[in-house]
Amino acid sequence: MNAVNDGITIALSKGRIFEETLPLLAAAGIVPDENPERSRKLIIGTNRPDVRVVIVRASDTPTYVQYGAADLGIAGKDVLIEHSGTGLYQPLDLGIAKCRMSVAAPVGFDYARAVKSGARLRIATKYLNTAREHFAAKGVHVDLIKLYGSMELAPLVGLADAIVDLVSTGGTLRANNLVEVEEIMPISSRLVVNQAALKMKREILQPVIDAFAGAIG
Ligand code: PRT
Ligand code: MG
Repeated sequence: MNAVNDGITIALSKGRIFEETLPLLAAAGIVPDENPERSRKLIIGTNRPDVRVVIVRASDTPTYVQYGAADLGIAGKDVLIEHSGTGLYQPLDLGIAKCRMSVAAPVGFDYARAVKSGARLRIATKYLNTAREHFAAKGVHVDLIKLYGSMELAPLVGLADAIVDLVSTGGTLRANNLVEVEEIMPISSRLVVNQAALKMKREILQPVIDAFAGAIG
């Protein structure tokens, strides 16, 4: 690719999103040159001269696409709910990187009773918007404590009564003597597209979007 605008740039995070996106890319005839797990490169070429992949932090994907630094990207619903930006077209739920957003509390904490009693709950989470909306809809008063990771620790050391976090196998909760007390919503990853790019580069973008749609059935 000679200049940035000659082709398209796809923003992906390494780990599960990258791995689960590979079959979708393959359906669009795109094969990345390297696996970011084994390379420190942040810009990865593909078998197609007009397509490159950039490796970003999962929570940064919507930002790259919003500003057009990437034309499309794949981001979890959890990340998209927390992202406040506009200019993102979300044409497809890809059904990948599935998990659920849940409330979890220490074994023995009577969450249902605490909610019923009207007590103010301290909730630690990375997902402030999601947690705020969830508890507001239930009419539960909460103090939200923003954390950036290892939420599971917070109730164990008295920082919070409960957490709002993603759960997949439940193994992390079990290992820390926590239980899921409420599911907030199922989570999967979506395709996000820069709206201006979709107009300017439709000839390249639309077939990729169509191939993704076909591959998810
Ligand atoms: O890891 P990093 O801090 O860089 O960023 P990230 O955690 O946002 O990224 P990444 O790559 O771990 O996750 C990318 C996306 O995958 C998320 O935005 C979700 O949409 C989705 N996803 C699917 C998950 C999980 N499953 C998941 N299990 N994201 C995180 N987890 C974590 C969860 O937070 C908890 O700590 O895994 C732990 C629970 O897993 P189990 O299997 O023990 O229940
Ligand atoms: Mg992670």
